[in-house]
Amino acid sequence: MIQKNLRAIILVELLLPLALLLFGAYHGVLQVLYRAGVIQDLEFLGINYYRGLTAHGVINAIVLTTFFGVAFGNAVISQQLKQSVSAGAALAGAALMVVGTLIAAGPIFAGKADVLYTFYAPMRAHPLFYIGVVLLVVGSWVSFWAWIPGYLRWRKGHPAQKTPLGAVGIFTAFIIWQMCTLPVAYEVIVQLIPWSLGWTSGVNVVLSRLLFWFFGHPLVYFWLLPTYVMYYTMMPRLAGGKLYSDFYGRLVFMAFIVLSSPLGLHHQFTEPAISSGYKALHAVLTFLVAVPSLVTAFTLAASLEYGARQNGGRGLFAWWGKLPHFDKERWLFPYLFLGLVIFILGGITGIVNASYSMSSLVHNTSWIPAHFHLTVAGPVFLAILGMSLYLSLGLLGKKCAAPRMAVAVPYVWTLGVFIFSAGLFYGGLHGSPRRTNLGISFLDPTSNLYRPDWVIGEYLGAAGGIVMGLAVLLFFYVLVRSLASARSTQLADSFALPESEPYHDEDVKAVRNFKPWVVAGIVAILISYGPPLVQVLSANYPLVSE
Ligand code: HAS
Repeated sequence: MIQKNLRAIILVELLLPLALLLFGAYHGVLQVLYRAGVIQDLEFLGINYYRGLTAHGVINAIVLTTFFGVAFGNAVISQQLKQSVSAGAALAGAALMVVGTLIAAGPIFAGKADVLYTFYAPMRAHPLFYIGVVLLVVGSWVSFWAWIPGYLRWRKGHPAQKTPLGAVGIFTAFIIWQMCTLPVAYEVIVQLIPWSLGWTSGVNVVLSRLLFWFFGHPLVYFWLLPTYVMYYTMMPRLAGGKLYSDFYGRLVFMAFIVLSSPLGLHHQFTEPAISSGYKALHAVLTFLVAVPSLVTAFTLAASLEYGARQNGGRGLFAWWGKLPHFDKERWLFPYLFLGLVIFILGGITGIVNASYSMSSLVHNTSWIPAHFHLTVAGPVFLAILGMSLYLSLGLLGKKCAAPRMAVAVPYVWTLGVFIFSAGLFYGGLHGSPRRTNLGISFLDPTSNLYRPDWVIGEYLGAAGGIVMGLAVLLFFYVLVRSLASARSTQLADSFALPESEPYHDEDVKAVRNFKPWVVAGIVAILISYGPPLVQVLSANYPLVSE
């Protein structure tokens, strides 16, 4: 059972970012309309292109994901480790995150932080933007620390038991988050805030990019791992079966601790300041980080097959039909299953990006947003939507008021995101740039920059984006109708997250303890990032201000 004194905190952590998501998603739809030339202007309803794009990225990729990771972590840890979370620390963490978000929102909406979600220097934001981001991240650290004493107590009290797999997954996500946010905290606190306050004359932009991308790739696994917790510990049960192998679940989580950080240079293959040898090392490590996800694909397919066969599934492929794809009682299932389907393409395109030569073809083109809408806006976003609905209704003791519509949402989203990405992949392969208001340049037939070969890709992107916008509206219809329905204290008191039993419950010592994996992760980081950092620091780059 989820701790009672955490319920209000979890609800705020779920519902506040969902409210902001309405605005974030609206700017997603505007993006595709600008890019397709439907809006041919610098701004729409008083909000300019880059302000809208900043709000879209910051709300959807930073605020929603961080709040959700903490909320879901509070729920999983308190249920699986028997009510052991420090409510005071959880409240302090949530308060810091809320204050940080509100502080950062001010400059974004006032037009003083048009720096996109990557906030590269020398684009400069108002100091409050950076301060708000710092508070949001520190709040998430405090929320993580709130789990540690209870976990250590639980370990002491249950020396013979394995830590429940869901808790292992959540701890993995936050160990990665703790490691990867330290360099970006340095970037923001030591480089960007003093510069934006006018205390320093500029920023070593090469160093700031290195620090940002040290954070930027592990960040994606911080987004992904709560989703993997749902895949491993809940989806097999929803499918009517068991998790095929407990060991492989643990191995995958531990492997991410080692592999998710030492490879951020694959975002900087075009960075002249770093030697190609280290870029090659990061490329190899990037191929390696795909392995835990490939293992996940096989383990989950086996788990789904087992569940489907329990439901009467037969044959080599026909058993897929016995999964609860359209079951309105198990409406959470398609949010997870369709995420997996989308991730097949998201993963393949990630592997394309990982190679030095292929990345040169697609870097900074619309291929990149196509890739990441099949990852963070695919499995991650669908899992966030489904679980936010499931958790908030469960904690409030309410039932889903429109279960058929709840089932439809992930299908509509999947259709939209496939059309959208097809358009952006096509455009990217023809050189269409990302982060560009194409309607006033390359998609404007009256401009001498006009690129007729980009039109089809951007039109497809717009069609897909509109369908994705429709899915979000349908989701809010389900959420609001359900939140307005009658409440039952009995339902709230008996609510718990689903937990899958393992089919093979192997007990392998090597995956029982976080410590050796964390040490291996730190060694890998020192090897892969130490020399590039020395290269950048010893080059003495001049400080840049504009
Ligand atoms: Fe990525 C750029 C490489 C995964 C997000 N990535 C980005 C950016 C974002 C992002 C946001 O190497 C842009 C950042 C920016 O603003 O510039 N990415 C990878 C690789 C992986 C990968 C190798 N990315 C993710 C995930 C993300 C994410 C996950 C978010 C959550 N990515 C890159 C690279 C770049 C990049 C370069 C920089 C490119 C550039 O030039 O700028 C891997 O982790 C992917 C491994 C995944 C798999 C898929 C496994 C499949 C599964 C599904 C099984 C399905 C089943 C159901 C069982 C190998 C688990 C079956 C059903 C049936 C019906 C059959």
